[in-house]
Amino acid sequence: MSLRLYFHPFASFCQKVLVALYENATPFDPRLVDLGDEVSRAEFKKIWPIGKFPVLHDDARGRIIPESSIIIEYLAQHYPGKTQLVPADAELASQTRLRDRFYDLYVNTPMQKIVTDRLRPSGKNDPYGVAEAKTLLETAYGMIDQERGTKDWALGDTFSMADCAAAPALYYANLVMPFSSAYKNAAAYLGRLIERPSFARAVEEAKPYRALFPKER
Ligand SMILES: N[C@@H](CCC(=O)N[C@@H](CS)C(=O)NCC(=O)O)C(=O)O
Repeated sequence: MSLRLYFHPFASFCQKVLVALYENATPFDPRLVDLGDEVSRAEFKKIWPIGKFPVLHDDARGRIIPESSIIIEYLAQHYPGKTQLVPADAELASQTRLRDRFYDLYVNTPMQKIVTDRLRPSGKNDPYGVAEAKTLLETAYGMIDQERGTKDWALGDTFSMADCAAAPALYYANLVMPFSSAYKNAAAYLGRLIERPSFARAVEEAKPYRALFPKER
């Protein structure tokens, strides 16, 4: 098997790549990284010193690929399948990347800011940064709700990399700042994502790690 994925099943950016792999039943060797364990973290940092996952290793091409979007682009190019993760049409591909960026930067990242603030040592919290993250999320929710009124998936009719990005981002964002009652279209979209077998599988596999999710203090 040529692909090896360094990841954690509970991590949102890792789930984004898992969805892409599961969509096309792409075989890979799963390597679970425990960043809370010194040895596991040190081993992983030898591969990618930045220390953030997911990271894909492709033995066939001798390539190490970090960054969830770059990994999915790589899979689309070298390991294509029935789900076209990035459309061939240049304009549609650009729309896909825009939405992928949107979900990463304006949903996943502020969601992580809120979650990781809960893990900070007492007295080291960043309430101003968390408030900024919540404002950003609220803006993003409104935009998603408006757009999702007319489309099933991020691009329209077809599932793409943008939906891989949206699924874990919206799933976890809904846990930290629920949007179901105020943003019906966004909630319906999240419902469709949860029912998609690729994401349903990622959610199921993350279940044993739910206790890791920090509660609000
Ligand atoms: N831009 C990166 C973000 C990756 C990222 O933030 N991963 C999180 C897990 S979801 C992580 O590694 N967190 C551990 C840390 O920051 O120490 C990507 O798209 O892959």
